[in-house]
Amino acid sequence: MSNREIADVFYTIADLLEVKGEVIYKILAYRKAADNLVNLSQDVEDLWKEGKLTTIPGVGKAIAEKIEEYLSTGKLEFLEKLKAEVPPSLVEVLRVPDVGPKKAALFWRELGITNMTELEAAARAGKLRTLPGMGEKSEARILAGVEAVSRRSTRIPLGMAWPFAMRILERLREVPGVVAAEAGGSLRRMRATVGDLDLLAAAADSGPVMDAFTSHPEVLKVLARGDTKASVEFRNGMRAQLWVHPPERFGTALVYGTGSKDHNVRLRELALKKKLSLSDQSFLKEDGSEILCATEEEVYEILGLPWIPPELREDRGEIKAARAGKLPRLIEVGDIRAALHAHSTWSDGKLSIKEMALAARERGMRLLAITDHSGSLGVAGGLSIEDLKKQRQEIDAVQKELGDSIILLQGSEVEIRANGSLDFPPEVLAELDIVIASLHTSLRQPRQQVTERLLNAIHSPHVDIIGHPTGRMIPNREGADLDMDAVFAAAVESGLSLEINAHPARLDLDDIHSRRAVELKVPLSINTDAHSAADLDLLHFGVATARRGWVEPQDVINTWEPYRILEWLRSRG
Ligand code: DGT
Ligand code: CA
Ligand code: ZN
Repeated sequence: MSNREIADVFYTIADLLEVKGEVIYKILAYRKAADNLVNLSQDVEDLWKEGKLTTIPGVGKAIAEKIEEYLSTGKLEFLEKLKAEVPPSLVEVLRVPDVGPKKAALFWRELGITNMTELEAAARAGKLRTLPGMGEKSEARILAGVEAVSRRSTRIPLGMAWPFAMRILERLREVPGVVAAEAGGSLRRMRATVGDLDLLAAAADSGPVMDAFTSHPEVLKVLARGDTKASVEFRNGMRAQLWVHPPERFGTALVYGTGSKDHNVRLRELALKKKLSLSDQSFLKEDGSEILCATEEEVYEILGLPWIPPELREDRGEIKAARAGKLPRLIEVGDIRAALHAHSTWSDGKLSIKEMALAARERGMRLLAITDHSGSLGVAGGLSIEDLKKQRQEIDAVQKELGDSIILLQGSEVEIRANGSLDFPPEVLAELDIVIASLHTSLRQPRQQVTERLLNAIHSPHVDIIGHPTGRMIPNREGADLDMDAVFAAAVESGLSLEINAHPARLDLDDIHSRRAVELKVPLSINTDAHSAADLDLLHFGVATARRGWVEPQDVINTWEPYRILEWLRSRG
């Protein structure tokens, strides 16, 4: 059984509980466990066989037992009972941006709506506006939401696609005669989700690498196979295609296969101005002769451009910038020297403070902020004010032990409550070295309310970073319906930092918002939100998102020397 299938069971449980009106922390616990299952690199089934289910972040005894029951019997009693109480099809309705659990329950009880089709029909018939708390405007928004949701296709989260594709590529590289094997498409451009996996190999003889690809043990079926191109479907449901080109043509092939389509169109226009026709094979001259390019650099050079990093190839002004010599000097993983958002066993993390510090230090971090959850987020074992004092002692002790090899800060990921207030009073926040404020609950509040909530937190003098600002979850949850212009304006005014959460289930801020933040000079912060040592290795997803947003090292506070971060924090009070 795939991790995705198992995760879906828990997403369904969370959704049904939500419609039922269950307390929020339970819902979040299931959803979080599901997110972690989706993003896990090992097979859940293997971990189960090894008796290691509880090593999965977010999976405690109760959830481990449910996974075990599901894997061994193919069913889950708890879920069956829930389905008897709440129509499972009602869960569909929750995917509509403006429909939260309360509204879904209202529509169900008052109008008997149990799925999207019925919701759409009711909205079109003007029945929703007659319900309490509803009006013509909210009805129209819901109708627009229904349309948006039905248009969306199923895309694969980068966090699942990337490690899987890397494993496939490693195998292809081992095939004799293969000179190079690289990702292409949206995968190489590091979009948050990808439609499929595009892979490219360079080999004089395509046969062996094609064989290795189509006979890979994880291939479920071969969809097509030719001399230079094959596509397959893997057991995990992902589809991939492999293009094989001779090494001397690999440059044009890789540019073509990386896209985006719009970027390629621009490149071909530039080529035509030079009386060249650019294809995946070569540049074709008017006299019928070819210019071959083994590398991408040669392709761009012929077009009079410097090499453009794949993350920028979205036709968002990168070619103009390249021509003017004004490409950004994009941030890299190695630029990041501080982890400013991390959890320990004090809340829902897997590692002690010392273990976390060692893991961060091993990865080249010179500063680590322990930012466990605050009290009200029940799921995450949030800290009380009393706990904070004890935790400070432990942090001090670990700091002493490790010397100045890594600077430790005590922080908190403070919950922004549904009413906009923060979970700790100002005098407690003032004592902390760093404060992250995050939304985790009531994300479906109306635009104005949820925006006000965030603005409140931004204007608090003690908050330094807004964690995962929109609260989106890939691929299941839209972010809150925030007025981002207002959020950016408030951030500029307060001088705080907005996070690019590097966890592949979040990537929040996204690329577009990150770029806007840079334009407005809002300091960014790239954090893994680590709950384990392995989570620290997710940093590259956040960095890739930043790169897609044209972010340079100086735009990100995590690149600063520790003393500068400390100064910045002190200056914020
Ligand atoms: P995806 O899979 O929906 O996340 O998006 P992409 O960008 O990976 O697009 P896909 O898989 O349809 O095609 C892979 C690459 O192939 C794409 O990035 C550029 C290239 N390509 C596909 N169709 C065209 C086309 O019509 N013209 C050009 N120039 N390139 C194309
Ligand atoms: Ca693709
Ligand atoms: Zn966190």
